[in-house]
Formats: sequence, structure tokens, C-alpha cells
Amino acid sequence: MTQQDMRKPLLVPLAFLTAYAGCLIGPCADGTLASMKAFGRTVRPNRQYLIALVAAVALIACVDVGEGGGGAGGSAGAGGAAGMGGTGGTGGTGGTDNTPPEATIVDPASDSGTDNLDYVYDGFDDGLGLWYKDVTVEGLGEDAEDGTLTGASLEWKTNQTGIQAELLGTGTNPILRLYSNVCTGTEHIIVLEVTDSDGATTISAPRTLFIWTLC
Ligand SMILES: [Ca+2]
Repeated sequence: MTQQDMRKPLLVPLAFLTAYAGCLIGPCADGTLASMKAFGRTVRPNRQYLIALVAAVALIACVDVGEGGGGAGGSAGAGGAAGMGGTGGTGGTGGTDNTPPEATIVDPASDSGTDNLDYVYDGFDDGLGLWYKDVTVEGLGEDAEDGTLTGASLEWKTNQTGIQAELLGTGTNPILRLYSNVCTGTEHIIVLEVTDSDGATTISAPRTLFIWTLC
């Protein structure tokens, strides 16, 4: 049994007593045989019951309305809970995107051609049995996050891996020794490979250098 169920039966005698007290000073005190007497005045019972019934119904209705109002208050509380749910999900910061570096061969500024006197052999390595040409190059490695890259971040490579190691040297201004196993000349396709601090690598546009001599 709820608190409301327990309260309603108590309202009936309460209402009756309220109505009865009202009758003692009201128009129902007419002095008939079936009447009651209190405070020196008589009250007819059937009017007492009628007035008590009306009063009881009115009081119970009033109590119901009040409790209904309480229920509405509970709904407001539920609204607050929904607000707490809304605080969730600030969102992840996400991973930062790394931009690959840029790699540029600054010098030589162009391919050499096949009869360029600047690329005639410097000598012959008796130990290796190969002709060679030392070429000074200049490279540029730029990165959005790291700025200008230098040192080992810049690797110079050749395609002539049948004659020598692919890695010719590192840095911004190295001297690269290019070898040839043919007296009349060998073509090296040189690239600059730049790596940023995040491991992203970019390979420059190739530069074709033909080292040679008249045989
Ligand atoms: Ca980067």
C-alpha cells in the first residue's frame, strides 16, 4: 500500500468532522427529531452526510492534484540526468599528419650530355680497375615540420649498382666519385633521397651525368 492509499481513508472522517463543525453554525441546524445536538444547536443527520461526502470528495481531489504536481517535479529531475549525459564525448585530438620533405638537386642544374668536358674522367683506379670522375653536387632538403634538412638526411644515389655501391654520399655539398668500367664512358642517373625526422622519404627528380674520355 502506497503512502497515498493510506492517506485517503483518513480524509473521509476528517472531512466529515469538518463538515459537521460547519453544520453546527450553518443552515442545516433546523431542529428536526433526527437531528444531533452540539454547542446548543441541532443538526439533521442526512444533511451532515451529504455535506461530509461533498467535502471528502473535494479534499481527495485536492490531494490528488497536489500529488500530481509532485510527479511533475520528478520529471524535471529526469531532465537533469539527460543533461549529464550530454557532457560526454569531447572528441579525440587525432593523429598529426606529417608532410613528406621536398628533395631538389640544385647542382648540377641540368643533365650533362655525352660530350661535356666537365665530366671527363679524373683518373683511373688501378686497384678497382675503373675510371672515375669526382663531381661536386649541391642538394636541398626542405621539410614543413623539420625545416631545412642536412647531413645524413640527404642521400645521393646512383643507378650504376653493377659498378659501385648505390649510396654515393650524404649531405648538402658532397663530392661524389662516379666510376666507369668502359673507357668511352658510362651514364649515371643520380637522385637525391631526403628523409625527414618522421621517416618520410622523397626522391628528387633524376639528374643524368655521363662521365667519359676519348679512347
Ligand atoms: Ca615532414
